[in-house]
Parts: sequence; C-alpha cells; structure tokens
Amino acid sequence: MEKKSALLVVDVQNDFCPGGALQVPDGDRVVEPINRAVQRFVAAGLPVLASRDWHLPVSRHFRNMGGSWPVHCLQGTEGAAFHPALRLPGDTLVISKGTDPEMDGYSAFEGVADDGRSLKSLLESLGVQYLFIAGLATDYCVLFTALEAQRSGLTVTVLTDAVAGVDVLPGDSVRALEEMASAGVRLIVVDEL
Ligand code: VGL
Repeated sequence: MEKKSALLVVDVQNDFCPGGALQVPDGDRVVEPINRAVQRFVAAGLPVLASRDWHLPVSRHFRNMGGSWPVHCLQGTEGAAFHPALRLPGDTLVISKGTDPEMDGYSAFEGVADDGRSLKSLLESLGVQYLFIAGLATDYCVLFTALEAQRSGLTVTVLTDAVAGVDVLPGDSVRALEEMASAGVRLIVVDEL
C-alpha cells in the first residue's frame, strides 16, 4: 500500500446482514476479511473510514414511499449499528449518508462526517490518493461509491473478497464488479494488500 492510501468500509451494518431488514445474502462473511484489511491499514499508520446508511423513517428510498427498499438503517437503531464483530479502530472517521429523504444515498460521497465535512473534503485533507473499498452492498453502495471516487480522480481499489451484494437480479454483483473494472477500478483480494 502506498503512503497516501485509506480504507473505506461501506455500510457493514446489522440491517444488511443475515437477520436484518435488508439482508445481503451472507453479508456478514465480509466482516472477517475486512477486519484483516483494517489491521493492515492500522499497522501501516493509514486512515480507516466507515460509511453508514443513516435514514429517517420517512424517505423516498423506502417502498412505503414509492422507493425500492424495505425500511432499514433508521438513525440510532440497532439495525443501523455496525456489525458487532467488525473491529474498527477507535479513531475511524464515520460518514453518515442517506439522511436526505429525497435521495437514495447510495454513494458514500453523499455523506458527511460528524463535524459536517464531506467525504471528499475529508479525503483531501488527509491527502488520500489511493482509496481501498470494502463492504456492502457490491451492487449498490460499493458500486456507486467506487464509481464516484474514481470519477473524482482517486485511484480506487475494491477488495473483492470483502464485498457482498444484494443480487436483486441474479448476477447483479458480478455485473457491478465488471462495471467498476471497466471504469478503471482495480480489483484485488485482501491478501494482496
Ligand atoms: C444499500 C440497498 C439499499 C447498500 C443501501 O448499502 O448497498 N443497498 N440501501
């Protein structure tokens, strides 16, 4: 990993894991490889960021308001908490997104830190050039986040054994990875870090 690298852990929240309101099949299998990736970043003194879906009860994102999804990741609920086995460092920068009831909030670049700073400005102030992405879900938040990061000029790598997808249509996750690769996103496994 180069010096100007950071790890972004996308939406590893209870509602996206088995038993949650919008479970990703086997979503919790990403936790162990993500914990390994986190250890490597921490050991190298590199920053770790984590995004979370952070919705209000009324949102166009939800089926009951014309959107695509069951109600999930409501602010402050257990469903919105990070998976209990996820080992994030104490100084992880948390990015909350999906707070605008008019927007889906798939991309972590729509989110803000507790102090209101956008992900883009945080990454700029950390001097990040290489962004490594893991988490949930491959075919939504990981896809949108990786494409937006790439468009913003970062060099983006997705950790393919540390992501899992919803697969509303069979093959969505595979297609999402192909789309990312075509956009120039690098695909590696955690052990290649
Ligand atoms: C997500 C579907 C709906 C995600 C969020 O985190 O990828 N997917 N809302």
